[in-house]
Amino acid sequence: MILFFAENGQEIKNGFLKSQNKAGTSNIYGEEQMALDKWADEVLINGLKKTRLVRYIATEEQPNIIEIDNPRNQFGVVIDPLDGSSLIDVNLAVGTIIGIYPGTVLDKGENMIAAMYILYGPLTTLTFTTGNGVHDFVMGEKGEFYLTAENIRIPDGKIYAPGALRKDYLPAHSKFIESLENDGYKLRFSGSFVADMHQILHKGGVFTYPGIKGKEKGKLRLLFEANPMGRIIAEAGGAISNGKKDILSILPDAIDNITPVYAGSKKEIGLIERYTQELSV
Ligand code: AFP
Repeated sequence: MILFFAENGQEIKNGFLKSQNKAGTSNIYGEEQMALDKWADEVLINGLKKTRLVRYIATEEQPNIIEIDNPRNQFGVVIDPLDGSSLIDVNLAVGTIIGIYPGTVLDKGENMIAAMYILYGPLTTLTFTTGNGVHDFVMGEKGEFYLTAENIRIPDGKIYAPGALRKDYLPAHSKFIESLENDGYKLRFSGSFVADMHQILHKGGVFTYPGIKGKEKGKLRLLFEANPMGRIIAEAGGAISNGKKDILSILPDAIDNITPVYAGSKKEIGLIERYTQELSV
């Protein structure tokens, strides 16, 4: 969508070139915003306002849900305009995450009708689902997209992407990580959920940003990160959990809800849920 509204690939490159600095403002999570966070947010919101394609817009950078005047449809859209902000100044891969609901955005992830993410790496790729498989595209020179992989299924694999500090792990999570390490999983954590999940989707394994001591609810945003990515990974034959249950079954009560996240192959998701149950009785 950012590609659609930014008109062509060159405009995105220019956006990246011109918006490397800090914006001097904070978002609703108290995090410092980068100029690029704000630029991407503006491109997407302005594009949606102009086309009136949806009724509701909620983004990670906005304090409230935006309602469009005279919408042509009733859709609600959730957006993380620029995921992986801490990597902007070191030129590592970042992304955009989007989910589309039939109406209100305060809905369960399982009711999402479409989800997608865009990964700005050496290539710009787009991965999406409308509930009919997960498909990958790559952007060409003029902003056009070419299908590169159809009906992607998450394979068995031994990659783990563990967020947070080991000293803050809770017991079930410690046991989970120890078990993966004993089983020979390779560590791959970049600081961009989109980049890490794209690797897990294609190579198998698990991404986790757990609840930790003092922050039992975790860090990742339920609406803007966990749900759209969860919708994609579940459609590809994987699963997403908060360590206890399927995240997609949770009804949000506010746009800034956060959640512990385990996303990847069903095998690893089953394992953490088993450890959580064993260690909480
Ligand atoms: P934003 O860049 O959208 O704020 O999100 C970054 C993120 O939520 C997710 O993409 C990463 O997995 C995670 O934060 C990294 O967090 P740490 O910097 O604490 O490792």
